Amino acid sequence: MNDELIQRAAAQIQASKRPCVLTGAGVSKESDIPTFRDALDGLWAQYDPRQLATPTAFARDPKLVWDFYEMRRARMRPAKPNPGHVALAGIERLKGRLPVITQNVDDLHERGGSTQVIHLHGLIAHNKCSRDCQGNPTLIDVSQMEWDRASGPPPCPHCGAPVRPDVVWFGEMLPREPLERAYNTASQCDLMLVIGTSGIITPAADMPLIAKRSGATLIEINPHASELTPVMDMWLEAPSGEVLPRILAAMERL
Ligand code: BV8
Repeated sequence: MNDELIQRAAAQIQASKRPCVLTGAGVSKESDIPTFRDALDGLWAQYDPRQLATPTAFARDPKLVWDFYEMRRARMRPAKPNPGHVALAGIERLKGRLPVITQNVDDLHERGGSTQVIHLHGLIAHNKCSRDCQGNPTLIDVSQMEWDRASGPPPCPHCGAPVRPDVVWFGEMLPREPLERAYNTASQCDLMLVIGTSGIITPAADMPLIAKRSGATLIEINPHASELTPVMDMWLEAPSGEVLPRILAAMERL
């Protein structure tokens, strides 16, 4: 990644008054959390995550979907924020404010030091009643529960319905409050960093378009072209864990 592009991006961010970020699975790739485009391996290689991350799949086979999430949670547990997450927090400290709209269900942005994280698709560490029997969402802490784990998800202690991960599945509405915050952030920003997303999933992929319509500068960081690359003002074609620390260092020198 040539230094001229890094310098240009740093200057644009430095000059911005209301910068924000949209991230996808790619920003956590260097924390060893596989992206959705990475083929699932081992037992799960035969599955397409998009077929498992649906209410239909859960209704048909709660144990299969629960085990899919248990496998992903086990994989995520040792994950640490990578230099990309940490550099975003550094840019937030320099700018005073840097809201991060994320599609990711891990908590690596928070653990990397970002203080304003908007989770469009929920958090994989949280569970809820699949009927939301006490209101939306009816969060359930399974860590205190005893059940036959080989049988799949535990029953909701209130109504007996199977417990499910508190994430947004395909075909499900996004949680209203984070979605509203994301729309407001995207429409009021003057610069959006778009990092590690293929730009396929809506309404997350609409955020850069909303920002652009409001006159924002769009800067993409992704080693591969995405569905959004054509609307970008700049495309830094490299991994975020390499680029973001260099942008932060360049900003600190400005
Ligand atoms: C909704 C949580 C209204 C779960 C996720 C037809 C029928 C029904 C629905 C639809 C339809 N057509 C369109 C839709 C809407 C649908 C959708 O977008 N479908 C797609 C398949 C076309 N969206 C929805 O259903 C959403 N809800 O619209 O509600 C509605 C209601 C009813 C009916 C219709 C509409 C809900 C979508 C949320 C799904 N849940 N996650 C879980 O995680 O298990 S989405 C999930 O996949 C992730 O959260 C993530 O958002 C997405 C994958 O996207 P990315 O993050 O971009 O990751 P990806 O792997 O694709 O790409 C990684 C990128 O990183 C790559 O570009 C790669 O190059 C890059 N990269 C790799 N390494 C690095 C890197 N970048 C930087 N550095 C690196 N080192």
